[in-house]
Amino acid sequence: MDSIGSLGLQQREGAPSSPQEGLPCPSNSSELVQECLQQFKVTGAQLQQIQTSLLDSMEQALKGQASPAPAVRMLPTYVGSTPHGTEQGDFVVLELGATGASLRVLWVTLTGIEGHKMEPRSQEFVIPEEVMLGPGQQLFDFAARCLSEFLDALPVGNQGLQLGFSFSFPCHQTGLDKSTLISWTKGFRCSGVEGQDVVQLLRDAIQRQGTYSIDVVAVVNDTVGTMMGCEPGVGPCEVGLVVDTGTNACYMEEARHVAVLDEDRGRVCISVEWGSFSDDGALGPVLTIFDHTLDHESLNLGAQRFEKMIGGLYLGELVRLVLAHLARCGVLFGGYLSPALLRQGGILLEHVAEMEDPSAGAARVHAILQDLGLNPRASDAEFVQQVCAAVCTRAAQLCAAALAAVLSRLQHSREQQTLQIAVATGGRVFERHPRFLSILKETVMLLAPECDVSFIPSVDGGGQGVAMVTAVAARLAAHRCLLEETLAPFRLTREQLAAVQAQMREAMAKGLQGEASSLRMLPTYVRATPDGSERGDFLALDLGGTNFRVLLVRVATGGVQITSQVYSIPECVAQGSGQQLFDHIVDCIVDFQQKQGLSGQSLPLGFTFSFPCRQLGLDQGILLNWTKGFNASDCEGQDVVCLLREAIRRRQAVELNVVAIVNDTVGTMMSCGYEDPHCEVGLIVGTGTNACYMEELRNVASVAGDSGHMCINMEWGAFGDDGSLSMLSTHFDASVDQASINPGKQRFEKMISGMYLGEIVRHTLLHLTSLGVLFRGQQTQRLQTRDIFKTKFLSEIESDSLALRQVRAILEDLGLSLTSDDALMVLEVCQAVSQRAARLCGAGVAAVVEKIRENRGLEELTVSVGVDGTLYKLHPHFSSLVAATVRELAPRCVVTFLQSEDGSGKGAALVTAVACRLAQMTCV
Ligand code: 0WK
Ligand code: BGC
Ligand code: BGC
Repeated sequence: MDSIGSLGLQQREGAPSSPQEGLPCPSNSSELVQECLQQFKVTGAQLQQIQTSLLDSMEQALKGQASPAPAVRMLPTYVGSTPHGTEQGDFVVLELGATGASLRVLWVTLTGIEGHKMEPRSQEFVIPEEVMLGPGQQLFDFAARCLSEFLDALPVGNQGLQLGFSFSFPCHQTGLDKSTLISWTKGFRCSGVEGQDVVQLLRDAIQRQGTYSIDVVAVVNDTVGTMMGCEPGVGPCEVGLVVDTGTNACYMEEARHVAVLDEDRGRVCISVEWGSFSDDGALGPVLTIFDHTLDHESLNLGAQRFEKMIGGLYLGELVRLVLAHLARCGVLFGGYLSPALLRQGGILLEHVAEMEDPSAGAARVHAILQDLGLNPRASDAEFVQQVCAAVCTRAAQLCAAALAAVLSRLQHSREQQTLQIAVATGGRVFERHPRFLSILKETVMLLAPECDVSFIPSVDGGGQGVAMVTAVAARLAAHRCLLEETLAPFRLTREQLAAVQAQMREAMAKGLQGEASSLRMLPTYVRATPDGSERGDFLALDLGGTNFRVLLVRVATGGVQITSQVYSIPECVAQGSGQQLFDHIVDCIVDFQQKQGLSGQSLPLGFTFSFPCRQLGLDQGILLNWTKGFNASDCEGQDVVCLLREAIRRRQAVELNVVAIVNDTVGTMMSCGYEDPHCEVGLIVGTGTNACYMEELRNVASVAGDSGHMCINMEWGAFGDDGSLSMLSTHFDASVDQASINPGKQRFEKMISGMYLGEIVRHTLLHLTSLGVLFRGQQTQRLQTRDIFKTKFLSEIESDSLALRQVRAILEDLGLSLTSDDALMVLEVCQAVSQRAARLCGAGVAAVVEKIRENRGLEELTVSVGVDGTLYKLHPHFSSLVAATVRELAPRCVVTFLQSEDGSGKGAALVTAVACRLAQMTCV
């Protein structure tokens, strides 16, 4: 171990006289020695209490308890699995902090072959004291210089290097390569680092050094490196234990027990940071006056109290304080205190380890004490050995109590009575101290008898382990790049959305003028929104969404009452003959009438028919083409009202008065317009998507008249069918379109609506699996099945709470086994696809409301949009993102989105009611 100064045991500036000053000296010398040794004795009961209290603190911290703040931090490390030996490649490892005033650089080659290891090359650099206590930038620049010096000696040329950073201090990690220092320990005290991301500080220093292109891909705590580096002889090590200058442990905890993580499966490595354990109840009785003195003179008063009883940086100091006390009392060295005995850090761990080693013998102890400027008498050597043994035995026992707490936690977390576990050990206290491990083992067996623990010494201080984590991080980083590349086309910029808005405006203008346009801008013959004077009972049909509904709508003074029934439209009917489809519709109507006791009554009927129809009147609609998976024959080009009437005729003894046919967007606008007269736009984002709005009649070339309004069904699902959206289309969109029953059609709809988003996600997942980014590259039959990834999965997966659990549940149902990284990536794919859909939809609405504003030459427009559709209603973020995009692209429009409660059936009934009212007025 290095010389004292640099061991960071600096005298704290202006530290008042130490608690040890003025300690009484009892007359009897051996009594005094025994009294000092006795202070370091820890009883079994005290060790158990420490074990129990530490376990309580661990579990409080896992639950995320904030106050009182648990005594240990339990920090997630983003290492979710122990190595599976397939990692390979060359990695640079930088170790800072594990061994006090030195840092180490290693070159590690992972062969990826189980059990085949290449000896790492390494170099150690002593960190000057002023660097350990100076500005943070100086420390990281020093590290970057050491890195280059090390690499200068290696034939690395200018290849890009991947580095794993072993940073042995308490950090909040928010990713494998993002870690914020909580507080320094072990004699480090650099300014401007606590609260900072140490990976960024290192990257900046390497950048400033500018000699090698080194990518820092992972940062790990030394305990994690130790655990990950252990030779999987007896099965992977699941605990990493370090006792070097400092002490700490990590272990694999069940992810579901870690409150801060949104995970319910798998395990995550937790850095316990037990150095800060300081439960007065448990520790108070074992803290000696020497411990208080040591803490009092340390750089971090009151902190890391547990570490200051175990860590190699402190054992020598404790021995020195005891020996100095005994010398001051004249019991040792004839009362002579040499400068080394008076100087903080004068006695090193190596001194203690050697002096305590029974095989060292009195002569060796003599020699060491003489090196410390003392002139020991024969009895002194024995007393010194006893003091060393007492200090180190306590350290090992306390460490064992802490380890026993971790083992008990593992038993709890795995609900196991007995536990067989491998603990990787690292640090120079294990390497240098002859008896530390044996005392630790004995004490663990006493405190955790039901645990069968094997201790695996880490061979290279964890360098291999850090390289393993770096390899995993490098693989994940590479995957993340491929994921970003794959999802980039979905991330539309404001400029792209503004372009879509402008293109839609252009297509709207052309469509209204009857020029070639992918937007048909179909007049609906609805000229006004309801004025509340409508009255009567109406039948309504609602076909084209997820469900086919028959409704009885009673419009009365007190409001609108609706009775409805959902009927299914089997795929064979939706894709059978037109006659079959309309006969099925009439069957449902008859069934409804019977159930509602309306048989024989001929109520006015409004037909919500959610497909593109060229209307020639309120009750005349020529179906232009089917969409949304419908494909009944002999319907396209036909007046669907006639088709319905023919079906009614075929079903004798049924009287129905079909008054109006409306598109679901119109029905929705009318339905919401009944409550809010500002509602002049109808929007559907469900199985399909579309919008309608109240246009100035003067702008509708195909309908006579220059005053008043006409509701226009835009059929915006077909926007881009002229190729104007091709710059936005990804090859996943192309795959979905190719596989659809109407390739080349409804391109805008196929990027937005519920019938397609699940398929876009599925194709994207298949692509990422083929790249090996997801599911370890394992394609499954199920994921290759069309429509197996439902759009509702996106809503479930993107729900704020338990997102990753949703992903896991859904994908495991699809027969996929996935890691937490897989789950995270699937979530990001869903978010990218749904966000694009919502923003495109927002760009469309912005185009519509801006058109209305400009139509009316208004500086500012206040308008409401009636909305319906499962995707819009159920997706956790869709509606807010649409609204945000409209605010961004149409800042001069104040737009309120009204979710339609009763669907468009009510709207169809209101259109029918208006038609009946107007018809009566012309009769009188
Ligand atoms: C409910 C409306 C219906 C419309 C549907 C669209 O009443 O007219 O077609 O919303 O949403 P989807 O059911 O397709 O999700
Ligand atoms: C640090 C830990 C580290 C331990 C062993 C402690 O001071 O807080 O992060 O693992 O020392 O190096
Ligand atoms: C149809 C529209 C309908 C929309 C929402 C589209 O596929 O073409 O008429 O409004 O779906 O249901």
